[in-house]
Amino acid sequence: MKKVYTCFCTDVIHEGHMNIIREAQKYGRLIVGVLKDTEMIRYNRFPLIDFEERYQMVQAIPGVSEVVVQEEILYNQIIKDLKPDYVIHGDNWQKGPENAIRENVLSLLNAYGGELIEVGYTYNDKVRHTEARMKEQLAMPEYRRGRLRKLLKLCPIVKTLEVHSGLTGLIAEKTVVEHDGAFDQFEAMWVSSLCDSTAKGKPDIELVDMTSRFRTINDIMEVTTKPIIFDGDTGGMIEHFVYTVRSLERMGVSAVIIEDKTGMKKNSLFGTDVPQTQDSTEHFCSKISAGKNVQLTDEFMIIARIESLILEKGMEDALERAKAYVKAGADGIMIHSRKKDPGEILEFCDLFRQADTETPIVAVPSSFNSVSEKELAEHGVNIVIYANQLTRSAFPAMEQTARDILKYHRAKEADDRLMPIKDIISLIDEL
Ligand code: SPV
Ligand code: MG
Repeated sequence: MKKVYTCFCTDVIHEGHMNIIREAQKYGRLIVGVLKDTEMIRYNRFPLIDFEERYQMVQAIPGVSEVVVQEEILYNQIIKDLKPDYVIHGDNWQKGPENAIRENVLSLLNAYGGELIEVGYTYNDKVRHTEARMKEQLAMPEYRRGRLRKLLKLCPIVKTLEVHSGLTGLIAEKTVVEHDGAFDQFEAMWVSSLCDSTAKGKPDIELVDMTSRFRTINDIMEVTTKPIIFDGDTGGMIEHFVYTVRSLERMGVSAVIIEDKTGMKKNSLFGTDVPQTQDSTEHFCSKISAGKNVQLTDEFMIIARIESLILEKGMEDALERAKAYVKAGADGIMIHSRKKDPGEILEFCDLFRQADTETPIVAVPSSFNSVSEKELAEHGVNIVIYANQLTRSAFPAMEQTARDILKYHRAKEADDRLMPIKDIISLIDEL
């Protein structure tokens, strides 16, 4: 009997999948591959149920003769192992980044005379509704909140992009690239105090109040499903911080990062060019403990950000504080630097990891931007935050457009380099 192979990266079986199975049976014995979680999150959305459950779900489908694990989204290994006579797939992979997978399959099959069967993708109201419901579930606070902790277990480093609006949220949510045979997307979003303030035309000095910051979070949450790390600045007074923790947790935010500064907070990238005061270790520890005491779930994370290197207090001070903050209950440590060279950050990570192999480390390579994710991960960093690049790319583009319209007294010159509105609105989901 001929061998037919397909790969499922879904956590619900709908009419479209059943259609593929029915079609496959006409050609031979069907083997279904279940894609590993680690690969699924790189090119698709986060699975609602984990790998074991997805495996069992596929095993239970009538018409499936065998279930195997597909380790990688590209088919090189699985085709080498199984040598199927046919690969069957929905025709929805002919456009977008997924086309690279199709090309990969075609070239592998061609090498030994295998064939690709493409089935018209079933996209009726029922399927659309099922897919919308799955997406909706991912966006719910109880699903979204704990996802950062899950990602920390699944990813070598959690790639996090700054967002400050619904539109930037959509960019973080939907941008998927295929490069050199691998797929990638951001896993999480950072609601930066700098960019949230800048979007409102305000300085980054804890001037934009929490109610307004929460509104930004809500705008983002309404159109996305990925987990959110919130920049909580200093966390404010302990008596206020506990309320912030409760609100963020209830909204479904995964983590807040608070920095050990006090008084008039200015952005860290100013360093010692402006007066900034570091909090005492004791007081900051009390703030962390107070936050941990009021949170209701085990999922929410309070991450302590150390400003010792920014304020030139030295490595020893940074390491001592890190130890104290973890003891006070911090679920992670963010270490910041404004040096161009990543040396001091990597040194901190190496020294911190000698004594603590568990606590997640967060790095924000805005100044030391030559460092790669791989290098950070090799030194023990678990979360990388690209904290302001979207804002910095949008601002010059918008300013140039304003200048050109003024200069030419019409929009044509600017328009030639602008994205058509229809491409922008294709990002926005219609209900
Ligand atoms: C932010 O993005 O607001 C941050 C990171 O706090 S930094 O601007 O580098 O201080
Ligand atoms: Mg900030």
